[in-house]
Amino acid sequence: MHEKQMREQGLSALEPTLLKIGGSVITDKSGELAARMQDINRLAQEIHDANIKNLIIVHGGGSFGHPIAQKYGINAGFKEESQRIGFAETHHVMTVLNGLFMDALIWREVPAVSVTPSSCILTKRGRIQCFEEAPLRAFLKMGFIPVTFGDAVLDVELGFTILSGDQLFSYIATRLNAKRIIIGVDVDGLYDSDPKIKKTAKMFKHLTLEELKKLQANFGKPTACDVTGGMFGKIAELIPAIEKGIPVTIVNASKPNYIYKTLKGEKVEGTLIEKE
Ligand code: IP8
Repeated sequence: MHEKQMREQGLSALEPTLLKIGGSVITDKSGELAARMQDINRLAQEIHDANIKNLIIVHGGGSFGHPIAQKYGINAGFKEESQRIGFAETHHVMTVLNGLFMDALIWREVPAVSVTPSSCILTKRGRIQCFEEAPLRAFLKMGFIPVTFGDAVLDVELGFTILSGDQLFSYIATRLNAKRIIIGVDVDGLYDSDPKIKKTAKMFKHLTLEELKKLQANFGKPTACDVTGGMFGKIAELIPAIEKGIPVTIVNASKPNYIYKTLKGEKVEGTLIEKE
């Protein structure tokens, strides 16, 4: 749909809050298909209690999408027949994980609706090339909470690939002119090195875009199985949104009430990244 049509239908000025829940928060990345049901239920309750209008949720793949995508080399594109079932399986397990989250939300009467990336997005060499975003905007306008996720998607050059929740997240934030971005991870914020490995890792409380760009080279590669680039990939994806002036808060979603408080605009320990 063109910008003009979207303006006419009141779909352009929604300015949502975007909430990303990392795969390591809702799954155990050391296992396979290991959902952290307690955390999923707790987060659904926090989202319910915060009662935020104009919210879009994106979640990662954790031990659902990543191990299977890696086993079949889905990220690198279509090379051989045997990958076809791997693509189907990767997409399927993501819908299973999404279903667990949707169940927890809807059971609490959060009007969440699943938006499946592989059905509305095509990538070109791994980057979003077309995204039929009018339904997403229309869901928001109707008062629903769209929930989407990193997924196996079709790619116009590679055949298929993996679209990270982070690229999707940043894309939606930029296109829909998000008011703010909240990233829920399983550590307290953004560190100068992996705090799970290095006890002396330093957490940043506040960063400007310029500082973030300088630090980028220092962010470590992922430790567990992650086909889309771990913390380094996440941060790189955020830059276009921050450039647009959208503030990003990174908080520990594994700690009770951190997401609730952040959604409510209360201050919790974490990292705030702003353009200036
Ligand atoms: O966990 C990737 O999403 P991410 C999802 O946000 C798959 O990087 C299918 C591996």
